[in-house]
Amino acid sequence: MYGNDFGPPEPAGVTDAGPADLGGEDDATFLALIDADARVEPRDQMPGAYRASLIRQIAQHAHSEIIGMQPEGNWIGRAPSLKRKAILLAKVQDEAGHGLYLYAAAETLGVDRSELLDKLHSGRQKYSSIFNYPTLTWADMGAIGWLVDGAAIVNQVPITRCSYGPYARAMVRICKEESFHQRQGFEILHTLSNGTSAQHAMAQDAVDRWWWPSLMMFGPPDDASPNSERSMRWGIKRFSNDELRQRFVDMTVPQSQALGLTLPDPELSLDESAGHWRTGPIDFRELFEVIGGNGPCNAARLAHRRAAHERGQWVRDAAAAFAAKHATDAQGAA
Ligand code: BYC
Repeated sequence: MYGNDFGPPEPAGVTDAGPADLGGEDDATFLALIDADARVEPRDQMPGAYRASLIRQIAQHAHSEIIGMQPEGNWIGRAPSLKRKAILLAKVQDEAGHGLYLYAAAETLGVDRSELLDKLHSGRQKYSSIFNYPTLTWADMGAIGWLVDGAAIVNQVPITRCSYGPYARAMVRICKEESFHQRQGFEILHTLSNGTSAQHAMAQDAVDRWWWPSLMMFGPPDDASPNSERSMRWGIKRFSNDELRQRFVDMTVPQSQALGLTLPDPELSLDESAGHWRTGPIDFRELFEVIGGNGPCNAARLAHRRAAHERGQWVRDAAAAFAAKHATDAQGAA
């Protein structure tokens, strides 16, 4: 029944919620499926720990998308032209859409979106560290697009091949949109970098502030990443945190040269024999502080999110009332 909802009838004992989870993480049939690079679909049997790990990662990812609307939403009313405003508005709307696809993908694993939002609001689930930094100038819109969305693409393209089908498929469209986001950020910075000296300085200042936090988005180093080994065995992650971080650095250094901006790392150098750009040491204490709730904007981001959720209660009530009325009308007509 793997990878296909339209196969032969389900065996006895299978409920509407799908078959019961496999007990062992190392179930041979499941691992053979992973080794064959096939996809796991919602009603397939899977180890409980695989399901839990996917819910954890997809929920965090979804939360990152909707919290990620805040730093840029802060600049919609202050964009320097109508065109820039329209582009930024579209980008922030895309992020809401990404949240929606991802919550829907998580729901195929048997959790409810409201439960996930409760966990976000009560601090029991995380969102990306990067969105706990403030957006101080218009150039931050460029730096977020270029660096943050650039990092997101490097991290997320491999997820289009994730072993869990609904997550992999959601990522295809998300990555296409991230690509537009990255280019619009690059173009903002290119314009500023080639503008007046004050504009150039503003672009450089934004890159100086966003560079290190962008490298931290990829997570802790591999030897301090408790989830990586198992997630890679299960085909949830295809590359390790450090591999993806290195790929991002290699991609970004030449782009910074094209922009005429420097990266704030005096130790950055090309390792010619390996063909990689090497950074100086990354201060991961900052990542752990931010993940632990002590970043510059953690409290403000969560407070804003909770308030938005409360303000939206009437919409959820109206939708539920409409659905109930529709169900009653349909029953009456039958
Ligand atoms: N921030 O064992 P590890 C976007 C946590 S959206 C916060 O390596 P894993 C965008 C990690 O969760 C960007 N927490 O974990 C949106 C774990 O804690 P738990 C979001 C982090 O899962 C709008 C612990 O640290 N992208 O780009 O193997 C506008 C140990 O880590 C972070 C995704 O979510 C962090 N940076 O690897 C613009 C992509 N890093 O859960 C842009 C999908 C680590 O054990 N997610 N932690 O309590 C992933 O690829 C992986 O989950 C990660 C972490 C690479 C992030």
